[in-house]
Amino acid sequence: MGVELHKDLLSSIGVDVERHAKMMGMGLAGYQAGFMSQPNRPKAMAYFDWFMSEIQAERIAEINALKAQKKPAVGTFCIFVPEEIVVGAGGACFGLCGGANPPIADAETELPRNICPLIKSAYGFKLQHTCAYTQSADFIYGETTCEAKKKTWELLGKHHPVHVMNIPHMKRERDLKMWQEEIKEFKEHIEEVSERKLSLEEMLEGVKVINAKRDAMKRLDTLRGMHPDIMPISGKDALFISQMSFLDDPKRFTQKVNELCDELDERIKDKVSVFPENTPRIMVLGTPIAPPNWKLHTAVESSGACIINEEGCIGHRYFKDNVDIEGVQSEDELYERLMKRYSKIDCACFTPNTPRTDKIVQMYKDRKADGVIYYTLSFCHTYNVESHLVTEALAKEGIPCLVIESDYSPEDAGQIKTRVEAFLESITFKQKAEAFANK
Ligand code: BJ8
Repeated sequence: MGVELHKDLLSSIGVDVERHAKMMGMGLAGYQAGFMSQPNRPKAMAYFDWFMSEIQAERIAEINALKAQKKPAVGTFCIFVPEEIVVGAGGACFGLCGGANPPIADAETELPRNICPLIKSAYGFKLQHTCAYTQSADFIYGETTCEAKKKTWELLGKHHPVHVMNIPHMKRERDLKMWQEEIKEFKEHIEEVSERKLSLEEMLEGVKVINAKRDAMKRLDTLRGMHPDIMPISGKDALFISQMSFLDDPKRFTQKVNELCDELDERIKDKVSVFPENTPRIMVLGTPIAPPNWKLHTAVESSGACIINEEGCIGHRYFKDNVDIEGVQSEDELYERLMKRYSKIDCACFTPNTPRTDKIVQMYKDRKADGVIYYTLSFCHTYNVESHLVTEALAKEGIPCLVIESDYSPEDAGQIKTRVEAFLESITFKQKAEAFANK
């Protein structure tokens, strides 16, 4: 296995090799059991299976090879990071481990118990030295989105270099002006790490690479969720690809997603679906679902429904908008275009955030979905509070919705499955009643 092969490298970047190997073993076993056993998977999933086996090995070697050439390596927990600048500098921008339960107990020695599991998990990985991505990062990108995160950077900074970007909570003109300045400062920080100046052309190249990646993901999103009778790929596999979009080399990832999409195109033409006709189609909304958090998708797809998209940051919110670089002549113009693109992100940290609610209702109609699951991580106040406004809007439209709040512990898996089954039953009943009424 890859981890074994790269043991020396992992040890040299400070990974606790023994503990890391144990965690990777558990992760791979979970992936094999939950993903590779699915029937009728697209052949192109073979690449993503391979990537999973090398996720904390070969990919880490690639990132560290870049670092050896003074290319920046930036770790993040948020999609506000202007990754185009990092990629333009020839470096790697990647998501850090933060979706597993085991490190949380360690994190709670320094962090309060009642904050979201994503933050505690990521913090615990740093304390344990069991995430090779965290260990590879020149710095961790932090942002001032939620209360828990913005205070955590101060503590995390004692263990690893952190660069914090001030993300406003409103989108007034003065807020956006400040945001643009923050992007410029981020670029200057990348220059400090790389020990060289970064040109406009390089940054524009970075934008092109990431725009192409987002286009490929949009293509997959359309193929996966816009054909009411054919689901050519499972929601679980599609979620996994979204999760890997934060780790893989962007150019290779784009190529592999497009190859998969070519196969899905063929499947749709040949009417090859991984779910039977009339399988309830569920949209998932809410907080990011970081790997290996596959609890919700497993519960839904083992209960006779399929998930047709994720509205969250590991999903649609990440790839829905591109950076428009048409006619950009100067660095300041580019920062403005980046700011315009990033300020379209409808994270619940903003007030007001009404475009998100409108978008969700429209997505539901476009995808001909049958129901919605609003998923929030425990103690994520912004998404939890916002769920009230979203469910109110869904109720007005008569859209069935289930709200689930959960953490990373396996304990509530059974309870979630029971609630999902009851929800699906109510959807099926509604469909039957409608069909009867239309006779
Ligand atoms: S853009 S959603 S990735 S901040 S850490 S807010 S779950 S309490 S991750 Fe996020 Fe950026 Fe927004 Fe997206 Fe809640 Fe936890 Fe905070 Fe979280």
